[in-house]
Amino acid sequence: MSKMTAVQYKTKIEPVWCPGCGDFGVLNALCNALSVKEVDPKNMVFVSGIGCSGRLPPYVQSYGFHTVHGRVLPIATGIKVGNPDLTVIAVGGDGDAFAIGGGHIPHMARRNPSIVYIVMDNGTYGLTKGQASPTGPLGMKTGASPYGTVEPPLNPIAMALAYDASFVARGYSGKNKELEALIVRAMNHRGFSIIDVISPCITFYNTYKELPPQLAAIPADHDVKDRAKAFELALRDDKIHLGVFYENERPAFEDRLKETADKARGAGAPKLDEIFLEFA
Ligand SMILES: Cc1ncc(C[n+]2csc(CCOP(=O)(O)OP(=O)(O)O)c2C)c(N)n1
Ligand code: SF4
Repeated sequence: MSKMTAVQYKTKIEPVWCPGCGDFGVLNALCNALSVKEVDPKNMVFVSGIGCSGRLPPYVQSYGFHTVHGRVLPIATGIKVGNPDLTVIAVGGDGDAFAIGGGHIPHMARRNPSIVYIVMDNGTYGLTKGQASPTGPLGMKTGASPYGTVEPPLNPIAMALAYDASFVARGYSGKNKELEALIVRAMNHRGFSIIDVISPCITFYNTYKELPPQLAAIPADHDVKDRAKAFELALRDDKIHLGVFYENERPAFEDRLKETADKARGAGAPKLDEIFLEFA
């Protein structure tokens, strides 16, 4: 396959996102990263949940699966296990990831399949017209919470670190080059990578003005193998840090599965006929 440009990774389908939606920035960074990695579209699957963010797969030259709300990770895992040679990229919103789908993240972390999970985190349920999501701030006023929400937000980075996900990063849709680099690094990582990408919803929760002064790059001397330090950075409330918090190579799910399957098929393994005889 000859190298494709970022533009060639985009399909002719016009995104339905509102002009100014952060998800455009994520799509651009993704296509740039695919061009850097020279991924062959026929060996790549984008899997998405439901939400504005979940509309992304048809915009990229690849196979795609627009699944159900909160179930992007089990389906992505099934695809990876079915064909470990595929590049599998899961995408969705913060509601999809941390509300209805939140129960899947710890199991992805402990299984550690080589899947990149990009959460387009806008603090709101964009598709259903702007209700507060698990990452929306305490007191957030929406049509469904006119006097403000009463639940404080969860911290996705601290949560992923607590589950021991093997690659944990945060990006911003407005910092395209940095986001591209994070996606490339996540694709190079063997194991489960989660990138929480702040991707503002200009229509229902516009944070474009307040965000930039709060953002700071993770210090260059941060040791990504130091999980305790990663926690410290994640828990800081003076700044929202961007970059790789944590990276720790350990055996991937697909490799462990293959090892076990080889063992089961190998010499000394019980033969199917013998097993059947036990029940005759
Ligand atoms: C099982 C189920 N419950 C609820 C919904 C309704 N629903 C569709 S998208 C969505 C939330 C979208 O928010 P988010 O995941 O943050 O994505 P965004 O639209 O902000 O990109 C909800 C609650 C649904 N489609 N399926
Ligand atoms: S409603 Fe919000 S999240 Fe959905 S496309 Fe518009 S700006 Fe993006």
